[in-house]
Amino acid sequence: MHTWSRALAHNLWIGLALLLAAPAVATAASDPLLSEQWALTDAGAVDAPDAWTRSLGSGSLVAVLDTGVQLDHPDLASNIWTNPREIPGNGRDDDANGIVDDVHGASMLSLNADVNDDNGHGTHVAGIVAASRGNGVGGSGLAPLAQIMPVKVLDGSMRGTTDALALGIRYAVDNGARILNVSVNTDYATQVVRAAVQYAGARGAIIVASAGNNSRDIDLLPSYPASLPDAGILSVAAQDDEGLLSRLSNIGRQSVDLSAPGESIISTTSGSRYESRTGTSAAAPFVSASLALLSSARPDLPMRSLRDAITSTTRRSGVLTRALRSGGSLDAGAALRSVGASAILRGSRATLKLSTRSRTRSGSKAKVRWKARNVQNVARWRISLDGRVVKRSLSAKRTRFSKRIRKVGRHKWRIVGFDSSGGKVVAAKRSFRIVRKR
Ligand SMILES: [Ca+2]
Ligand SMILES: [Ca+2]
Ligand SMILES: [Ca+2]
Repeated sequence: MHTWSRALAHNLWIGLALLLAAPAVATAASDPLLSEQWALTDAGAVDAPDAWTRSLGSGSLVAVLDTGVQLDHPDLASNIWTNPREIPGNGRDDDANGIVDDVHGASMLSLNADVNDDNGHGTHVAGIVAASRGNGVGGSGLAPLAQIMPVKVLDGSMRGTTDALALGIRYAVDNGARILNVSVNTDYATQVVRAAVQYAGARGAIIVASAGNNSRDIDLLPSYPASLPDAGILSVAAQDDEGLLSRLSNIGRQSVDLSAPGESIISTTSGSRYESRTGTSAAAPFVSASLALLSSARPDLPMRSLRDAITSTTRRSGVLTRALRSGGSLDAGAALRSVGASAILRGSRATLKLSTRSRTRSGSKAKVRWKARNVQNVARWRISLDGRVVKRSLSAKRTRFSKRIRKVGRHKWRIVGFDSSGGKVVAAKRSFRIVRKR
């Protein structure tokens, strides 16, 4: 096990951090900082305006392996992952994944559920992926309905260990993440890290890795995990608002897949604030968010195909061709178009179809299934039985629920889909009968 103190001092992004004043005026249902988020608004950047007509990332999960995340940041709180198999606060490891009460992620440093971000780096990365859009607060993430799984692998001084990173990769994959943002660099590739990266790759996960901030060619002088040759690694250089590579960014025609915005990136930070940061740590999450948009639009496609959609649709330019494997910069709109993600239809076209058996024997499980169409903006579902809420669940376009019922007679399912601000998008009900056991 190597500690990273030396490597991190050089390799993590160099924070040209500028603290921004909180916005004084927030017009209703807009994001007051969006106009300053050049990566989202500039023509020729990642094409967020077109991407957002096709996907907002609902149903996608992105693990952020970093310094933790401020769980109650007003622009992030509604998009934090909840571990469905862990009962909060009972002092037990209900899902037997090794961490007690890990309801919203876990720390691989202390092996507990404390993901508090005492640095701000992880909260900044999380906001680039999935800060809420159109909520009247702060700015927006590129995948504003995606969920964030906080996995703490770095402390408040951005120090960690390769063992913690390896554990974090395994934790994220084992708990359902297939998109892992690793804005972390080290000069050491230990066997445990290599094995964890292979473990993730074998399960179809993509690790989006920052290329690092040493202004060097990492084909020659590697930076990990970005330089690992695994197909499951997607590594990202930083570019400025003119599409030119950042001076600090690492490059590599073999090791670095593409570039993404990484200069003066405004996002959420600890203390419910916002700040501007520069480096490849800010570039990688734009690519993670793009995978989330693609995965939401085309959940039927494997992550490898979505990864290929990103690298085959980059904006090519001369200087990038010589420095990067794909020869270009991230174009989320083009990637979505390339997988046939069509424009999201208006909410008025949303439909929800419930199906249930008309009769079920008393004491057996009554089942309901539902399938929603044209409802990309549903963030969560509520399932009620006879007017009582029995389950709240994360977004998925097609899902199911069952419950054992004894009481003979007529019963009724009701399913409601809500958007991230709690507005009702779609609802449907269906009744069925419980009949006596033979
Ligand atoms: Ca647990
Ligand atoms: Ca528990
Ligand atoms: Ca916002």
